[in-house]
Amino acid sequence: MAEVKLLGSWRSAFSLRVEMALKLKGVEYEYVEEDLSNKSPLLLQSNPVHKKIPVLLHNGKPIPESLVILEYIDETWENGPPILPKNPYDRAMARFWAKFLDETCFPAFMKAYVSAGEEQVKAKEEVEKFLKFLDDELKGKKFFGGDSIGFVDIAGNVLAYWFVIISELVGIELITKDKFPNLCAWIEEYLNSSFVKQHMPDREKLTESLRARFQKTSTAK
Ligand code: GS8
Repeated sequence: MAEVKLLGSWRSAFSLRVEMALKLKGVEYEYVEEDLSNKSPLLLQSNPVHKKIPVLLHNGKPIPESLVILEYIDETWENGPPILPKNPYDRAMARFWAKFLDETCFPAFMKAYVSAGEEQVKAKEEVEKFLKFLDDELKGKKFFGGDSIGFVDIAGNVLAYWFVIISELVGIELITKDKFPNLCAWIEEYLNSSFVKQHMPDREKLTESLRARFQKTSTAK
């Protein structure tokens, strides 16, 4: 078995987090594309709790959960730029914002995407309340990590790319320049950075794959 193996999916923002971290650190790895409708025995035995990608296997030992994997990569491979800040307070706050993205923002966005009418108006307000915190956090900064891309930026790829595409598909305006100028400037800076640009999945291909998923959601209602 290769020393470092990633079980992932090309369309997953979570799996891309791990690829970006490995690339940032210059770690050689074998990438295995998982068919999520027919999960491999290796995935099922590597992440028996959630049965989800991404999973990183290092010398055969599995590590699940993208944010946990990012920290593992940062601690294991010291070459390349640090992913988490060195200062304990800044490290703690980077973890806080990444957790906020996954546990608070992500479900709020999903609710706004799948709801309708009055419920959607409320869900949109909720999303905007959360985005305001992120916008304030970015005030005077190029990236969440300061001058260079770090933990929260990598975690934020879902916001910068996936949510922008899904919002267009659903026809709902969530991350607007007038309300969230810092966040929009970050998205532009992030997506245009040469490192990020080369790793984002093809926009059209991703849009098509998300279209199928979100159309299914709306017909199921
Ligand atoms: C989320 C991973 C996830 O949702 C993380 O790694 O950060 N908290 C986890 N993985 C999805 C694909 S991305 O939408 C997945 O594996 N889904 C398969 C399933 O739910 O059966």
